[in-house]
Amino acid sequence: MSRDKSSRRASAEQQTLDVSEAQIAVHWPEEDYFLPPASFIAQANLTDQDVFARFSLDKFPECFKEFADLLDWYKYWETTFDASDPPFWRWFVGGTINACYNCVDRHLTAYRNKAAIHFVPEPEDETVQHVTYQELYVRVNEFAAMLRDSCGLKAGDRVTLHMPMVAELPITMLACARLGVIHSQVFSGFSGAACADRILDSESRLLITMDAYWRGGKLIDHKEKADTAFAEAAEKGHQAEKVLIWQRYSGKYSSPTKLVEGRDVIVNEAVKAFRGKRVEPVQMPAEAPLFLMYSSGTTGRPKGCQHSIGGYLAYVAWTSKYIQDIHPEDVYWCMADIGWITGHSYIVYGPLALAASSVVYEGVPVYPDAGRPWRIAENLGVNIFHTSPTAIRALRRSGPDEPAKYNYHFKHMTTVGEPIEPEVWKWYHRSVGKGEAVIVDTWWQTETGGFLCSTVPALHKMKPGSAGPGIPGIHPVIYDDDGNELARGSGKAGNICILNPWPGAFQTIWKAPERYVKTYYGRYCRDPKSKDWRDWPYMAGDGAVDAADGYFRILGRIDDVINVAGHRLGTKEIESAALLVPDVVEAAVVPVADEIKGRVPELYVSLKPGVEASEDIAKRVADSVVERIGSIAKPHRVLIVPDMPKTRSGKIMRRVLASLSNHQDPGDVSTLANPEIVDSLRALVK
Ligand code: 6R9
Repeated sequence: MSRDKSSRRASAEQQTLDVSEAQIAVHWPEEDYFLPPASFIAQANLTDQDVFARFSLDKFPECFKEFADLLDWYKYWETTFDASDPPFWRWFVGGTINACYNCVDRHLTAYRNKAAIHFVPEPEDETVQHVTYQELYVRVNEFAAMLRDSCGLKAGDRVTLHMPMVAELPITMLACARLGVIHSQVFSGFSGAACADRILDSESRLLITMDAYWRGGKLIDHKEKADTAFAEAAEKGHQAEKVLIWQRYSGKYSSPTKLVEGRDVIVNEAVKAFRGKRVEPVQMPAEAPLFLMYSSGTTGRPKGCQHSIGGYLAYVAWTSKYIQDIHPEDVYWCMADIGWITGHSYIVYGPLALAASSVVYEGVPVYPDAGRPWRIAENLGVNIFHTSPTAIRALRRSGPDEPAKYNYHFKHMTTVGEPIEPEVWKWYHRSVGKGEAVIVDTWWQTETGGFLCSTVPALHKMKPGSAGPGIPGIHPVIYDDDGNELARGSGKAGNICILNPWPGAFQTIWKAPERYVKTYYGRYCRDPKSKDWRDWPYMAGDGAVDAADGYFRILGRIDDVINVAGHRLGTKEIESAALLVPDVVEAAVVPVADEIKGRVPELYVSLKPGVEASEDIAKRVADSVVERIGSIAKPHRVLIVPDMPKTRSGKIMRRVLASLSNHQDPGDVSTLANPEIVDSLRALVK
């Protein structure tokens, strides 16, 4: 079906978009937009046009009560928002709550026998585990009892988790939350050394890990990293008390790395002593920390972003319900790793707070083949799907026709993590979503807890390549480098900031409050003495354009904007143009120093399997960039490469490419998923 036809039909079928069109005050160039399917709108959680008025800036902060009212509180809060110590905002002050209770116990009456977690092992001959809410309740309680009674953990203690994607990971997080213990989950792909830094910084009492896990056909020894992590942290000044090890196969230790007597504890054995035990959830102040999530900044040291219990949980519950459109009967699959913020907010806490069934899968999207995600979707009846542009590009590259072979139906899909090229968005919409699903492009960060910009799925049109307006309650603004606010809808690039605080925002950087203030509020704070939140816009560190329709298009991190002869070019704009050339599957642009123009873009592209690199393709790529953006953006060179250097989470490491292009040392590349690529790229760049 052509896009034009489908848009026309959908607009005839429903009129509910009128008010939101007014809200974003535009004249829509019809061909740039897609409409949510009428079938989606008919069942959506949020179809009420008044939502924008309810969350206008003059309703701040009381509008956020609606978020917290999705939760069960032991004691209702007295003060919705406390700004007495800017920018250390406090939400729902005086309230007491437990995150585990809200994600587990309160669902038992209505949903006891419903799956909370579907765990899909990588080996396809292994049985999928369906963990019901009742089972989750039992397992979380038993493990919480062990943490409390055998390890002596109490509210406020920190614990580092270095766990792969298994059902035991949410079980561990929830057991910590039940006790008020602060968890800090480190992405399993990170090295033992990276884990050590996080144990040290958080002064964790325990390290909780797993013996092994499957990835790309290999059973990886994971316990080995725990030994490095423990030893390095101890060497640098913090010795954890114990290492708790879950078994990938209960009853069998699947690692060649020896256990350390007196330090290592096999959880599957030790927890047996707590069979049938129940632990009362600890009634925590809303403002107590729920977890730390370390994120990399511009400097080397990772930042421990500290998230609260009440504000965070309220924020992810509301956004899961209204932006992800999760109903309790939905089977929801977010393909991210729980080791990233997306997994915390939108695999564990948001969906479980709403009593959904959330899929946890082991492995990588394209192994053993690019049909795996669609088999999982078909087998489990997944109807909400959530992933990143990188995964979408990989699936499009290795199996563009795979989705059509499987009988699944998504009502809703999300893209998150990087800007998505319109070409890739359209494949996602047409091939993965089969034209039946609404798509939200959600822009946010580790620091922000949950979504900042996105369309409201039943109320806004979708625009490929743009995240959308601020979600209800979020008021973004664009500043230039001198701190001047750009006019709304100016179409000019600048630094995107959020005018108002919101409950999901992180509270501080663990043990580095000055760095928190400086990094996020230093640049645009109007008066450091002011107690008025209006003087403290939050700086996200991303470049963005506010288009005439009020949709924000994220250009990437501020340092990803290439300034060519005084013109700001978004790396993503150039890359999107390159991707229009049919044989190109991935593109990454980096700035190269140039005597005349300051910087010029150099473009790396990889091609579809089987396509030979040629001068002709390189020329077509350069022509496409010039055609889509103008000669100002013309790449200095187009380099056709066998693969891109990537992080373990799949993001292209443009920093490495930029160093190579500028004949600088790329530094430590050992944490890349494919460090071996760097040498062959260096040879190509010469
Ligand atoms: C959630 C997450 C945050 C950075 C952020 C921005 C980029 C995230 C995006 C997006 C364009 C989107 N980003 N979502 N860019 N469109 N929909 O990814 O958190 O890992 O902290 O990364 O990712 O640059 O500043 P995190």
